[in-house]
Amino acid sequence: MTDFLWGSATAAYQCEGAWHEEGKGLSIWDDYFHSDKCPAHVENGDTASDHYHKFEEDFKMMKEGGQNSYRFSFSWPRIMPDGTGKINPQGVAYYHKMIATMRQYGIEPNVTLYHWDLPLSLHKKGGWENIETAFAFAEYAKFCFHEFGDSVKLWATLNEPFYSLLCMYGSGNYPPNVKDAQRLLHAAYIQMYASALAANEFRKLENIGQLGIVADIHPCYGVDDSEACQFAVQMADHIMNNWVLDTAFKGYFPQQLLDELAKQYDLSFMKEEHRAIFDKGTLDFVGLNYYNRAYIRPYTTGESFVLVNNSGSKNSGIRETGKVKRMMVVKNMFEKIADPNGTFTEWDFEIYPKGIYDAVKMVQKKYGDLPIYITENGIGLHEKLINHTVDDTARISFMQRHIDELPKAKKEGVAVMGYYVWSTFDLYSWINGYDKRYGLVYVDFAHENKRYPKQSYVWYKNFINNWRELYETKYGH
Ligand code: BGP
Repeated sequence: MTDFLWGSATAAYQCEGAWHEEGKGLSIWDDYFHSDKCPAHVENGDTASDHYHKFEEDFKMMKEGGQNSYRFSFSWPRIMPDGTGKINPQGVAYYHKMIATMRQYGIEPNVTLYHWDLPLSLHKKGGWENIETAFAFAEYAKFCFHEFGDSVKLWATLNEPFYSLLCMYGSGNYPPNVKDAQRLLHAAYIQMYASALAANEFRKLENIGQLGIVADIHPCYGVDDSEACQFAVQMADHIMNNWVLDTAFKGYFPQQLLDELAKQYDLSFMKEEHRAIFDKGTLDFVGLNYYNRAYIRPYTTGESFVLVNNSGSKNSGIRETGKVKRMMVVKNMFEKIADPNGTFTEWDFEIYPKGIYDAVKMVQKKYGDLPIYITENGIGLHEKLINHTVDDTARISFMQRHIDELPKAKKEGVAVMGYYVWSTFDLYSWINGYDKRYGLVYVDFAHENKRYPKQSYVWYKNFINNWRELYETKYGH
């Protein structure tokens, strides 16, 4: 493996398309978008970027763009149509071909086993609220480790357990569209148990590489230093970060959080007999998806809620310029607010580059010298293709300012091993549809998904070619 991985990332549902081809089963997203549960104006990922048929063209462009690693996910229902039991040989053959092609272009695969496309059959039996889903995940993971273990050396169990479950069971904007904190906690426990079970399987194998988890990381900053605010920050950190990371790297959930949660919720789903699996289920590396920070103040009043801007317009109700607005409330614990002086994207994500430095430092402080990959970092923009390219200077500035925070952390001893831009090319942005573009490469969704490199692709290529000298001059290494 090359010493530093510079790459970009995607996820199966968001880019593959071929939603019903070659034996693939249905996922919770396929079902949602093909049912009357989904509002009529919302687009779907049926074809997405058509990566399923165009992967070779995409890898060629990655190679020409200087990238040496690709983070992507396997579609669980493409490999196991019902989530357990029967294997789909065409799906397996597809991923073998894709990985072999990637390697031909000198690109190191970094595979995430679950990036939110839960098989529909499992969802019908309770999904992440049913412990059987954890066992099914371990079965699927074990199959993949055996089948692809020779060609894949970097594996992650889950993508963003916190954010995805928050959307599924908190804000209710992702299927199954539930707003219920009790159910959210239960699902969040089962997902972490699933990850630990998969890790237990992984440990039975030899020479199979490394297994990690990809977490959305939210460095938490208090509005002041008061005792009440320190408590709020601690609780926010536990919920947004430590629930996943302590469990994955220390072997169990943070006790202080469990004590607080027990005052409001029924935690009887946490079983003593699972402890040994968690204990033995710790992981080798962490993937951090960094988009923004969490600005925290003490809880004031009202029930728990979370707001997400899926509209694509500024001031869509989440934020009001110059005013403090609550974006997330966890009753009796904390409130996440929008900094009235912050800079925000069109979708109300705060732009805060220093947070990526604070995030990797925080991970090192809590978990020691763990290898860290920045597995996603990027900005969603409204964009137009002009003269076969896109002048995305806002993305270049975003990437440059975030990447620039990393060499300092590296010099201070943090084991940052790689960086992946979200995303390799334009793809489907969940319920934001196709208007929110993240790619280094423009995809013309209306015209056979033709690809056009953006200015950021060219910038990234030049940066990768020169980064050693650049940082040697700047940071002396
Ligand atoms: C992360 C997900 C990705 C991707 C990205 C951008 O949370 O892992 O799948 O979608 O965020 O988010 P969005 O598309 O909602 O803007």
